[in-house]
Order: sequence, then C-alpha cells, then structure tokens
Amino acid sequence: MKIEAITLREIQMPLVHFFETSFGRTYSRRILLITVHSEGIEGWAECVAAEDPFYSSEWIESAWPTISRYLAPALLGQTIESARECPDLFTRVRAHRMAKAALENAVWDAEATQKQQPLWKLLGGTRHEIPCGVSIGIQNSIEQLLEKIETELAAGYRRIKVKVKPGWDVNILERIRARWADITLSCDANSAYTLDQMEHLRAFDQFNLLMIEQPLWDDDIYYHARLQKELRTSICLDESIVNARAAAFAVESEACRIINVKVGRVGGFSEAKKIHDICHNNNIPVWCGGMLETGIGRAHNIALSTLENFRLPGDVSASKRYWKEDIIEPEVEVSPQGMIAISDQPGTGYRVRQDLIEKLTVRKETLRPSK
Ligand code: OSB
Ligand code: MG
Repeated sequence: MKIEAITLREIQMPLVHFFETSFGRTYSRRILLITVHSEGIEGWAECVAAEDPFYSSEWIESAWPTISRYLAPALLGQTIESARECPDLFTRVRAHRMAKAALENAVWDAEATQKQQPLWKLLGGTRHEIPCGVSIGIQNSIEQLLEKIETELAAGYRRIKVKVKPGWDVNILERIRARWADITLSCDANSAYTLDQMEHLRAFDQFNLLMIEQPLWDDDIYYHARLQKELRTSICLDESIVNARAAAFAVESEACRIINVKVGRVGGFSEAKKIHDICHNNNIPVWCGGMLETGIGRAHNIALSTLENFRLPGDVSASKRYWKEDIIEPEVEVSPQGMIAISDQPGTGYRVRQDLIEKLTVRKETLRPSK
C-alpha cells in the first residue's frame, strides 16, 4: 500500500447529554478525523485527543500539529505491506500516542478494505458479538443518576459504570445498591483520590463492585499496587497504562486485576494487541474503554473488542447515547440483550457518511509527499 495523501479534519458535534467526570463537564465535542488515501482506497480513523488536556496531556490542538508536521510526513510516500509497520515509522516522536494511534488505525482501516477482510479478523478477533456496558457521568442530582441507570438497564446493558469523585461516591453507590442489589456495577474515579484517602476508599469495598477504575494519579502504578493490597475491590487501570511495558509492570507489581484498553491512549492497534496478549498470558481480563467517540472510533473499538481476552463488557455503547445523528451508517446498535453483533463485511462493516462529515467540518488539511 502506497500512502499517497493524508487528510486531517476537525468536525464539531454536540453531545445529546453533557458528560461529566471528576475533571470536568463536556457539552460538545471537537473531533479530529484522519483519512489515509492509498491506491484508490480510503482508511478512516478518529483521534481521541479531547477538547482540553484534562484526561491526558494530549488534546486536539497538540494532536493536529504533531500529525501534520511530524507523523504524517513520516508515513507519506511510504509503501507498506501492513499497518503493523506504522509504529516503527513514528518512534522518533516521543509519546503523543493518541496522535500516532489515529494515523496507524486509519492505515489498519485501509488495509482491511484493501484485503477485503473484516477489520476485526485482521486484528485477530474471534468474537461474533460483544457484551456492552455504559459509563454514566456525574449528574446534577442523585435522582437524575438513578433515572439514567434505570434507562440503561432497561435497554439491556450488562454493566453500569458510574463516575465518582469526592462528594459523589459512597453516597451515590449506597443509593444505587439500595435499589439494585445485584447488578454488575463499577466506578471510575479518573484519578480523583490520593493514598491519604485509603480509609475512604476502603468504604467502596462494601458495594461489591466489579472494579474501581483509576482511583489514584494518572501517571502512577506503584501506589496503585500499595492500594490494591489494602482493598478487596479489584482495581482497574486506565490512564496509567500508556503502553505494553506499563501493562507488564502493572501486572507484575499487582497494581490492578483488570485493565481498560483504549486504543488511542496506548498509541494504536499494534500496541493495544500487545497489551491484550500480555494480560491474556497473565490471566488479567481486559475490556475496551471509550472516549465519547463518534461512529468511526466506535467501530474501531468494536473491532478491537472481538479479541479473546476482552472478557468484560466494554464502554462500547450505542451511537444514540451520544449523538442525535452519527457519522456512520448503520449507526451502532445494541440488542435488548446488551450485545453488539459483529459484521462480516470487509473493513469495519460501517460506512462513513462523507456528506454529513463534510457539513460538520470546520477545518481541513490534506498533505501529500514532499518531493
Ligand atoms: O475514563 O473511561 C474514561 C470519557 C472521557 C474520558 C475518559 C473516560 C470516559 C468514559 C466514557 O468513561 C466512556 C464512553 O465513551 O462511553
Ligand atoms: Mg476511565
């Protein structure tokens, strides 16, 4: 595959409902989409860098120039056999994993189409359907939160994850468990606590949670290992698993019993697969995280979730939970059993709605090899 051109574009899309985590509230998304053009084929991907550098240091305004000035030039004009070759082309650039992932994943998408294979098979997936959970943000009131949980349970979702922070944690978990004693429930702190709050975190143990996600610092593994020794509840790491080496360290040091894999956070499908394999070999279940993606990123998360060790329901949910109208066709739908059926079509099995994307585009830049 000769990489002939790369298009960066920003689209803007309002969320159906605001999404609030311990680091802030989002009403509308600014999303960087990548298109790789190769021999008449287009590969698409979504960069999960957000509007602000709050979840991670990367954000849309760092990802755009990192791609246009450094990563795209390293790929343009190259002839490659497989998307697996991308990480080596990008090694000179340190970190910027979300930026790298967007490009690499667009190449995977193109490769699947070129080989007329489903992306999930190309990635080594085996599942024909995947179990889905939902991530429910911090709400204006506990009543509103309970109402949302009720709606998602009725829709069939198999795991409820609630965002927590000091002041919105034990109190809400108590109310949830009082109403639903047996549902599969977890929580995500997005680094809202410190080790000084050990006794407070121990109170989470009474709620029989599937896991507590990233309670401590975003860049920490060591102190999570200390905390895990003190808690009955399994810790799941998200932010701190930036690559396969971090995953190996977390597993070896027993900092967590579960890992959330986000393909953008770890730098692309190649690294995500490595993390999957390390965890599989060590009997650590993984699940696929989400970053409020449009259908393009969502379709990639679905493909990744078909790998064997994605054994827990992911934050991979229906398009309509986030978007009035998604940019893929068909939209992502979840069955009343809380499952997404995997398509056998080549590529992702979802068509990119270029007409709609064009309407939502606020900036666009196409790069070609410099001779
Ligand atoms: O920590 O998993 C997270 C959204 C934005 C940033 C971080 C996270 C999240 C979510 C949303 O939990 C998951 C989804 O996309 O449904
Ligand atoms: Mg998380």
